[in-house]
Amino acid sequence: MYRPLFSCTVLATVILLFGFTACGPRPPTGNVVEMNGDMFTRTVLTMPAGTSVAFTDDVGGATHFLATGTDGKYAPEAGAPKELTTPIGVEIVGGQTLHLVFTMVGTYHIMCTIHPMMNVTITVKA
Ligand SMILES: [Cu+2]
Repeated sequence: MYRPLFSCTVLATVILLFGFTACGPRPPTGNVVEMNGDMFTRTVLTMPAGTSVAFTDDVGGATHFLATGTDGKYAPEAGAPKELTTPIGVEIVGGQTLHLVFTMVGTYHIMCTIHPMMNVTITVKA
């Protein structure tokens, strides 16, 4: 039997819980790679194939160009999201979050072309 009042209460509760979660501190867990100025806040990430990674810089607010490779040097890696497999890389500016889906199993080295110290290795498992 359909009870609209109950449904609205459940919906409001879900929105409230989700809202509080989104506003709280966000440690670098799950499929999140945060950037802080000229550093990634994590250097490794392991996740299942077909899931996305949120690259975000809402702390340092810098501009980054992310691509495959290490120490600021581009190296194409087969199977990586196409946005990352260009020498210039994909631009992400402060406050922006970029979601990229990794569909292929493999190990991917992601770096920032203008901040050579920024390196993160993403391992995608079946
Ligand atoms: Cu950068």
